[in-house]
Amino acid sequence: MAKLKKRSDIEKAVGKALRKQPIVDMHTHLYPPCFGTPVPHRAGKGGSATDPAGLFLWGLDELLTYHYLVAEVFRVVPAAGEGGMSYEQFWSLPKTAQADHIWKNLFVDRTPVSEACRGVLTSLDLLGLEVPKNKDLAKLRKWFAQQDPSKYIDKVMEISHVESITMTNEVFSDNERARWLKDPEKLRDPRFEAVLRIDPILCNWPAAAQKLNEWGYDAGDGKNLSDRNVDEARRFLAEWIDRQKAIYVALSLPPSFSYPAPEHDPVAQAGQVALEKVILPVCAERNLPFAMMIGSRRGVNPSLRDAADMGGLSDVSSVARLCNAFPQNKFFCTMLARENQHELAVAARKFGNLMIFGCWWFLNNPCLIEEITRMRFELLGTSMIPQHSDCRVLDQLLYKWEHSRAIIGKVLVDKYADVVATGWPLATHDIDADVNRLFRKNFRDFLAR
Ligand code: HDL
Ligand code: ZN
Repeated sequence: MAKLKKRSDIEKAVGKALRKQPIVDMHTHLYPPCFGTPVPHRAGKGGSATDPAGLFLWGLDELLTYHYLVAEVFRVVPAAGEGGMSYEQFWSLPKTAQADHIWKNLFVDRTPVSEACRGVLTSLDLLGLEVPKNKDLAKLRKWFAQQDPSKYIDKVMEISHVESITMTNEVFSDNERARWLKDPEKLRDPRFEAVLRIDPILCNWPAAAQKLNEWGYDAGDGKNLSDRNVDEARRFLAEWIDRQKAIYVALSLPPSFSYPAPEHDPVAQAGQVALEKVILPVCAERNLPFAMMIGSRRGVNPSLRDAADMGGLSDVSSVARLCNAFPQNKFFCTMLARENQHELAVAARKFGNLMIFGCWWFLNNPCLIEEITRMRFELLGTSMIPQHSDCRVLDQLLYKWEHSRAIIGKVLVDKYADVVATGWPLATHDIDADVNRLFRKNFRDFLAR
């Protein structure tokens, strides 16, 4: 097998490996059509009725009204003052009018250089769609309206090389829970895997306990957890893991999250009991990883709805203490602050039961993906999961993976060049094996470990 010596040969081999590598996307907010779609499709040609609360989001208007772009459009057309548009006005517009407003202000009247704007254009380009010179959206909308959603999912997965989409299934969302309780078998789609998302259990046990009581589980008064309450909460988790066939359990946490919980905070204390006596024992018993996504400061501007959140500096030592105290558990972890990334990578060097992943949310930008990925390779080699997409709209798989693949590939070439410079013999099959680890095998092996 030829050894790769020249940088140009390494670049070619990495490019080839990346182009053919199937990707398992370990964290998205995507759903298959069986969860309902608010976007009408193939009107009149056997298309099913739309479902306004449907969770399967796809197509141009959903792309343009992605919450990242909603936040950005309110920067150029402010919610108050002369020439502005209030939040209420915006949210009262039909989806296509919201999209037109975003298109005009972020794409037509100024160059779409932000990552979220550029992403829309990359997705259209990868679909072979040209933006008309007059930048009118009618023709593009017509093309999307002619797509058959399920076939379109196959098309997007084929172009993006994503072979499996991991969902985020929020059991505390009434819309989603009702769909699972109605007919879980109707929600199976082999292209998608489920993840049980349970933020309130750790972030707000009193509210979670109230819900569990309503749902028929004796979760207690929300302050203390008796042995029975613990058993009942474990039953709740186990039943939902089984109903969803969840491949891991996940939640997001605020920057203030700490383990152990602060003495003076009864809600955090109750959350800690739920973590130690309910979540981690059930995950260990089922051999499921527990994913902590830490640093989301929710609702700083509630009028922006899904775009309302920002990030903050979190405590990596709490993650280290959990990995140390629960060696029988497997932990996925990603953090939202750029400033946490180095310490989190160092923590991963200390604990084999900790798998760090992705450049989450406000880190999913080229300059930060490059910085974080370079640091992770240098500290962890290939024993990490460099990226997830966090897509909310199906078509985003196209741009999020196109952009990340290119950056991860660029860093990989540098790292290989450094290794080859020592005289190390590098062959294409080494590169293929590494790329497979990064984009699929590390995730699958960690689930199975
Ligand atoms: O909590 C999460 O899973 C985050 O990813 C949020 O959904 C966030 O709004 C998001 O979409 N980030 O990309
Ligand atoms: Zn997410």
